[in-house]
Amino acid sequence: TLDVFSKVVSQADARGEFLSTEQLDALTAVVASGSKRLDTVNRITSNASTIVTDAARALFDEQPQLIAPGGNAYTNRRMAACLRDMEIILRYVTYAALAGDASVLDDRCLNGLRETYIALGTPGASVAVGVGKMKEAAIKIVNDPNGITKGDCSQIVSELAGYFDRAAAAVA
Ligand code: PEB
Repeated sequence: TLDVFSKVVSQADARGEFLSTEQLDALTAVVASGSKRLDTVNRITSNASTIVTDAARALFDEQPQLIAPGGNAYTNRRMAACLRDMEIILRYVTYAALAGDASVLDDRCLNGLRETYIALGTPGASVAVGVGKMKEAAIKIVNDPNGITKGDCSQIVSELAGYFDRAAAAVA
């Protein structure tokens, strides 16, 4: 599990080379946008339960068979497991956003998740829809102009969107 700095170091070390100008420029950009990254993670973290529950409600509105008798989120036990799964995925997305690197998300959350859902009979495509809804909600919260110094957050938002897309693609 690596952050963007460790990753670049290990890549350079594998070749026995100094860090390249391109690598250093990319890391400089990460440092320069550090407050945006931390604000992004902070905003998602402080709104995590809203993001999860709103996304789940929207998913169940679209796919009511999930909560109908016999559905994959029917019974409180399955509903709780579903909300928990969405929360876990959101949590790892925030870790990746902080690290500037997807490896923590990949290694600790997504690796084997598709196979787990297949084994459980849980519809991965529905989980992917739920993740997409968390993505929209998270981006909206990150882009909210209220209560924050205004700036261009397109870079961090597109990076963030990429982590959600990665999670959705891993289970779809
Ligand atoms: C992954 N999810 C479930 C299980 C596991 C995970 C390992 C089986 C064990 C258990 O029930 O606790 N755990 C989860 C995860 C990590 C982890 C992401 C990463 C580190 O350790 N049901 C639906 C929706 C969807 C859903 C489509 C969006 O209808 C999820 C939520 N996951 C769901 C459900 C179960 C489950 C388990 C309902 C219970 C399955 C069952 O017992 O029928």
